[in-house]
Order: sequence, then structure tokens, then C-alpha cells
Amino acid sequence: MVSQELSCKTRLEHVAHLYAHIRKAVIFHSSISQRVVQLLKHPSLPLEMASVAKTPEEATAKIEDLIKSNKVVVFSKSYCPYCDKVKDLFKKLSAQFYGLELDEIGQEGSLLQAALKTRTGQSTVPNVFINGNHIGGCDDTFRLHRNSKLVPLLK
Ligand SMILES: N[C@@H](CCC(=O)N[C@@H](CS)C(=O)NCC(=O)O)C(=O)O
Repeated sequence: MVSQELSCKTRLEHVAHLYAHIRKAVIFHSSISQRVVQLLKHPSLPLEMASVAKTPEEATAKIEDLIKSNKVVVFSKSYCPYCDKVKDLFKKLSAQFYGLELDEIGQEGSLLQAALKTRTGQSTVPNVFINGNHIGGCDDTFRLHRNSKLVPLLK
């Protein structure tokens, strides 16, 4: 309990201390919620990959994990028409892909996008990987398809 005799400064310190606790709890809660959402959206996702990257190093590791354990990965944004085109193409070709909407995962999305830029030199989405190799964006993926080089990669 806060004693009536506490000085104004002490009271402020006490409030700041409580606020810091609440802030930590909120951040913890939102990180747990993000994991739950990722697990619900991707039930086959290994548990460790449902962890939320919070540093550039963790973001780099997460990207590597994702492209290593999925044949096709599309780093995407939910409102991006180029991403829709690429995902529709993979659906048309009956190719299973792991799509991650970077705009739906809060701060982690920006970290992953920055890590993708460092790894591939590409800052836009879609950012497509097949068999662990960087393919590029929408134009690159469709160019491969026009040249009949995409389907063989999906086998
Ligand atoms: N020519 C690119 C176009 C991709 C593009 O412009 N994507 C936009 C989203 S619709 C983008 O990534 N903008 C930057 C950002 O969202 O950070 C491609 O073929 O992939």
C-alpha cells in the first residue's frame, strides 16, 4: 500500500514503477498473442518458429529457418496486389507455399523486412524463395514462369 506520508517524488517514483510493470505485462501479453495467432494460422508450424523475432539477429535466424523448412516461401503483405498475383500463381500451379504477411505481425514484420533487405538486397514484397534460393519479386517469379523455369523448380 502507498502510505499517506509518501512525498510527492516518492509517489511519482512508485507510479512510474507500477507503470513499468504494466508496460512489461502488456508487451509480454502481445508477444504471446502474436505466437498464438501464428500457431492458429499455421497449425503445421514447428513450435520454435512461432516465436516472435525481437532483434535483427533473431529476424535473420527466423528467415533462415523459414526458407530452410519450406519449399516455397512468400514474404508478403496482405494489401499488396503483386503478392496476391504471386500467391494466386502458386495456387494455380497447385504448389504449396508458406505465406507470411509482414503487415500482420506488428514490429516483427519490419524486422523481418529489414533482414530480407540485408540478405537479398530486395526491400519490396513479395519476396519469394524456392528450395532455399532467392527468386525475387512478382516480376521475377512471372519471368521464370514465362521462360518455363518455374514449374521444374516446384517439383
Ligand atoms: N516490381 C515489384 C513490385 C513490388 C512492390 O512494389 N511491392 C510494394 C507493395 S505493393 C512494396 O513492397 N512496397 C514497399 C513496402 O511495402 O515496404 C515486384 O515485381 O515484386
